[in-house]
Amino acid sequence: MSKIERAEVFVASPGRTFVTLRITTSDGVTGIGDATLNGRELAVASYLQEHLVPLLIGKDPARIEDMWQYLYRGAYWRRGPVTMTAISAVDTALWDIKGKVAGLPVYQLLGGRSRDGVMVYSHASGADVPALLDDVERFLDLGYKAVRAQAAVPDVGGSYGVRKGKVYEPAATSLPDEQPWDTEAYLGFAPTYLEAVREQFGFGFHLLHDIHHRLTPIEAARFGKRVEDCRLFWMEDPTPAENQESFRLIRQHTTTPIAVGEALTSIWDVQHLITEQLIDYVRTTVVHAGGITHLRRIFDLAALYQVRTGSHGATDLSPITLAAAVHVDISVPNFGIQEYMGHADETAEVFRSGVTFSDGMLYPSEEPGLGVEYDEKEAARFPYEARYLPVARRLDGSVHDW
Ligand code: GCO
Ligand code: MG
Repeated sequence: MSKIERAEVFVASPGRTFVTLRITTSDGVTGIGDATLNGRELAVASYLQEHLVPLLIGKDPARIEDMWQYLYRGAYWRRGPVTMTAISAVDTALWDIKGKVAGLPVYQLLGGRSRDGVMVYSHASGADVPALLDDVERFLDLGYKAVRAQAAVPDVGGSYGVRKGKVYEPAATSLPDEQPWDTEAYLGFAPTYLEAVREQFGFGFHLLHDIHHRLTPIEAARFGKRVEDCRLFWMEDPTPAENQESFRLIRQHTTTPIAVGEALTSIWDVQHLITEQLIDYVRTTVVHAGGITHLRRIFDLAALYQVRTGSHGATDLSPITLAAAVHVDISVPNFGIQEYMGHADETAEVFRSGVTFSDGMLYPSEEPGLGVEYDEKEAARFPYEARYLPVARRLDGSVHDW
């Protein structure tokens, strides 16, 4: 029997910080998994290094499900983003190994293709409406079939989702940047730019918008109702999801579809959202929701309730997660859309991925496993740098959801 011989944890900042787990078997097969939790990277690295690596050594790498149960049930202190991200990394690395041992790309192990390619959306943004419109045009010219639109709220300055450099990177400071937030200003302004996008470019592509947890349920209901004529593909994270029941109120008022789940880490965190049909798209990911094994379980539950998938794919999810996501997306019957923001050039020097983009779609690598190589030597050129996500404050100084 092949055994897990070595498990190594790498922390590097090529363009931004990524935590990567590499597992090596006694047969010399390696598998990699993403363990990046934006702004809390070292907590996961330590969880892996101190608490999981010692448990992995000597175990059978082929027993993926058993390993998942062992790390989840066997921890006693269950769930939470740190634990689930660490479990995800192990699970993803074991799927990579299984694919290599079988000589098959991971999507073949998941049942093969359900579709030819994976439709993605990217992020258009602007400091003002004309800049946003230019950016939307740029993505449509690149062949995207779906575009997310975000613009800075005039005179407030703290809007979520506005890109400054080439790649959108909110975790940019060594301590959290404090950004202002004004709900009324946002509610008055955001619908007008979504309308401007539809007026200028029509309805021949999917338009998305991320509210990023900023509204109360009744405010979100008002927003969704107001933008119905824009026929959004979705409004994302309209309100924080700790209270799953609160989405019922939004639902009762608007037909604008709802997407939730990038910050949720288990099937239990989305159980009522799905079974009560309170959302249309579930955004859980390979890296934060327990790896390929657990994500498939979430997506299968979602399929029973006509909820489709729309996995998170921001820059802080490494190319390993993107590759794993594409293997899952191409195989599940209820795929909806995949977020695809791309990565900095330095990131691509460290992670060599076989995922390809063409005409608004992503395609998986046909290499055995996930089809991503982690270059440890290149990574050593980019030592870890601490970076935090911003914190939002209302105009009266009180803390708001960022
Ligand atoms: C998105 C997300 C991200 C998150 C980021 C946090 O929809 O892409 O909201 O941009 O803010 O991943 O780490
Ligand atoms: Mg989001």
